Amino acid sequence: LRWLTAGESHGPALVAILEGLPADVQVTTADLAAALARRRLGYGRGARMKFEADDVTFVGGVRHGVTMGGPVAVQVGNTEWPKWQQVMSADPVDPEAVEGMARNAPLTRPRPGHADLAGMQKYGFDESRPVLERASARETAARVALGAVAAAFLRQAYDVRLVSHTVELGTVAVPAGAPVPAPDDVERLDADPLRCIDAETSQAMVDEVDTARREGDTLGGVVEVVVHGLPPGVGSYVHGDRKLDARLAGALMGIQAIKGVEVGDGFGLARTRGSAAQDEIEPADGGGVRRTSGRSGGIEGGMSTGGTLRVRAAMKPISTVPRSLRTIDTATGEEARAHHQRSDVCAVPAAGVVAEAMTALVVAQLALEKFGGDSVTETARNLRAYVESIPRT
Ligand code: EPS
Repeated sequence: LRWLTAGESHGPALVAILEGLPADVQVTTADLAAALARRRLGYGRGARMKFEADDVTFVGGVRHGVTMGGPVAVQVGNTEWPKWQQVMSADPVDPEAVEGMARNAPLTRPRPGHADLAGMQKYGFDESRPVLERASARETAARVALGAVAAAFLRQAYDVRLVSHTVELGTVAVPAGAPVPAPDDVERLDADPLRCIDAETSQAMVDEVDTARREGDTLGGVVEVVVHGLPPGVGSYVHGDRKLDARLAGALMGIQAIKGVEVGDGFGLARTRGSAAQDEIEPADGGGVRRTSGRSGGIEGGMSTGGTLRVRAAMKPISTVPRSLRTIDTATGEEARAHHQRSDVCAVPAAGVVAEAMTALVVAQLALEKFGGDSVTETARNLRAYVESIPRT
């Protein structure tokens, strides 16, 4: 399974392709629209989330609500496009048509923390518009659309379900020992302003966002993705680049503004003794085996253990800070203040939905490597045969 996205933040549309998905996955435009709507949720988003709609269409791979085995192609239209069609036109424009247009002014004061400056240096641009258009987290809409297809596949083929939630926002964290969300918690999490499982913590997070907004600042946080129902043996210990945790870390770090990833208790495990850092193994009621805890996050030796998978991603605060930061004007070399147009105070709840999508894609990719098959029925049968063949499961 492989995927690609293309498109700019203020271009006509984002497009995405998912190749290698079996036939007979049931998925509709409404499923994609629902996934995209979840990404727009969350307290602290900026103005653009309110007035822009995600206009999603399948352009290949799906017929009458089922995949056909060919590449699944999705287009997410930007309803903002009419305002940008000259500035972001693919074809050359008459310079007079964009003359004096504020939107077309060269962006020569790169914003610290964004891709702006290094992107200009790398690609040889004299302003940051071409960089920020592609680097923008708008692109995550395309990934969420593909993630919805991958999640439908995982559910239908293997009864694997994903949940994501916000565990930290700024200095506020869900208390230690709070329950790990179950698949049934998705609706409740989506209804919460911060997608937080604990009502009291959520209220403290709302206050944290309000304070940051008042003070002209932005916030980051930590999201967790939980995968239920994954059998043991997805991923492999035999080589670093085949490890499930390595692939997940790469995919999550590839999300805009993510600065850290941890699996299970991750960094916390480094502070404990070996005897308290493992998940002990015992016979399960009714046969098979179970782990007595979930510290490893359901991954040992780069493979799923059959337990609940947990992976976290840390998002830094949004780099476009309303009280703009120090930079230089690349046109003059002089000190300047960075560009600031508008920005979100916090996009952590949306990052949870994006992390869930990337996790769905990676898990689907490695599950297909393990179980194979060209239809949902075939890969489901392969999984069943494998599970039945494992001694003591
Ligand atoms: C983004 C900046 C904002 C966000 C955008 C991502 O856009 P603008 O600069 O046009 O206000 O709204 O996110 C989306 C449009 C989206 O759909 O998520 C950025 O710099 O990454």
